[in-house]
Amino acid sequence: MNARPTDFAPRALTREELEAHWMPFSANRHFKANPRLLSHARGVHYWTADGRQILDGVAGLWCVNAGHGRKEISQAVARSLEQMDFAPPFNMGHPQAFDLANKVKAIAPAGLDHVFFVNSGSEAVDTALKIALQYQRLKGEASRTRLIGRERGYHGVNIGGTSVGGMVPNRKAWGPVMVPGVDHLPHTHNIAKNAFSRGLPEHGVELANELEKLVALHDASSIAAVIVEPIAGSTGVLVPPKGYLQRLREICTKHGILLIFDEVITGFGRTGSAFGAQEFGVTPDLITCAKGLTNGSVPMGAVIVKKEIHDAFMVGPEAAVELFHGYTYSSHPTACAAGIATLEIYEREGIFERVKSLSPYWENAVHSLKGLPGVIDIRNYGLVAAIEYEPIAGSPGKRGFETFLKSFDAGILVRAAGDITAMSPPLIIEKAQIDQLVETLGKVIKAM
Ligand code: PXG
Ligand code: PLP
Repeated sequence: MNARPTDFAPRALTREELEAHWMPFSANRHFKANPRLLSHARGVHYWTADGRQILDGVAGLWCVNAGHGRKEISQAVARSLEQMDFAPPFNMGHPQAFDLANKVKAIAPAGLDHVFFVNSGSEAVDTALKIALQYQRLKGEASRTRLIGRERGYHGVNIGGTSVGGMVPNRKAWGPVMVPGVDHLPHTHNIAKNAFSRGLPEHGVELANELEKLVALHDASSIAAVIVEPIAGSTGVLVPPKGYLQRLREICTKHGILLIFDEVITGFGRTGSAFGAQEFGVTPDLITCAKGLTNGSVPMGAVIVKKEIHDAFMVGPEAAVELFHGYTYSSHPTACAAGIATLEIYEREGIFERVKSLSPYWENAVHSLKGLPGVIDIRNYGLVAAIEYEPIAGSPGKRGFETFLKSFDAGILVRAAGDITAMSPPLIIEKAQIDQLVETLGKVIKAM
């Protein structure tokens, strides 16, 4: 299990060698002064370049759902790459793209049966917003141009997704280029009422009614779509209050507003169903997904669309392009091969059902941290959880970041979201490994 490829042999890098790569969403100077270099990965573990084994508590970055080093995927990718490195996606095709679309359709909520491929979650979001806007025009409702996101939402980093997103540092430098006519619903996080909830919190369904207020303010005829994550991931695992998503769906349906679920994190089994939509019993009009689609192995995302929406585009001359949108690497054959192999693993190994049966154990394990110093909330759903800390006075985020650093030193990889530790392990994690993850985090919290 520990074998590593010799051609990417681990080695330390000098400060100078570290310089050229401007790292994404990172404290570059801090990292380059204290590099944390990973060298290889198998199952639920990473190994560092200096040979330490790290238990992966976040499935890489919420994406390696079937665990690391899956031979079925790497072999499919290698075969596909040998056979055909690239195929132009515009007015040309290759069988793998259609095979993967059918596989995605087969696990998507009933009625969402057309799949548009992209290369990331961010691209999926901007694509979904563009589809929503053009759909409203095609229906003769061109005045519906407003988009509604939610505070503390994360929808990637492209201009559309940044605009509907609700994370302040991700937006503030780009105010002038944010899409006009965007509003935000209030977020649903309420520690005063819902602290230490197990699964869906009791309080907060009424926050969905804020959408009615926006409709009253702007008129339904101006609103194209609402986009939310079923469980907000990046801002620290905000589980939807009971009935909240249902209520959003009702209001959208009543007013002809499209509902987009951004399932980049909740897709592919994280909640115990293929998508959060099925888990929570609410069917959106479009789903954006990425990450687990290829088990994180090759970049890929997708927008899954209701038949009515797709069909509304299939008008005009047959030889004309219907949607003026797409990427050079949309439905890239290498990514399609990875996606097909990944979805076959999920099905063959019953990964989504596994999450359902393991989640009560996970819930008990993470809630065992209640009562540790500084812990003000613990929340969970499926195989995802968050521990929230009282911030250090005057230094918001410091406690979360230091918990992440000390956890890594202690042999576990977790994710810091402000003063919150988020965990979302590979869905193949065993009970003993859950114990190790939670016990190690508990020791780190006690020592903070
Ligand atoms: N939507 C959601 C709901 C996401 O979680 C994206 C869109 C963007 O996907 P790409 O593939 O463009 O990164 C995401 C991605 C974190 C973190 O801090 C989470 C994500 C990305 C980066 C950091 O947990 N999720
Ligand atoms: N910029 C230029 C100059 C291009 O020619 C293209 C694609 O042909 C792009 C950007 C978009 O690249 P991609 O399709 O990989 O998103």
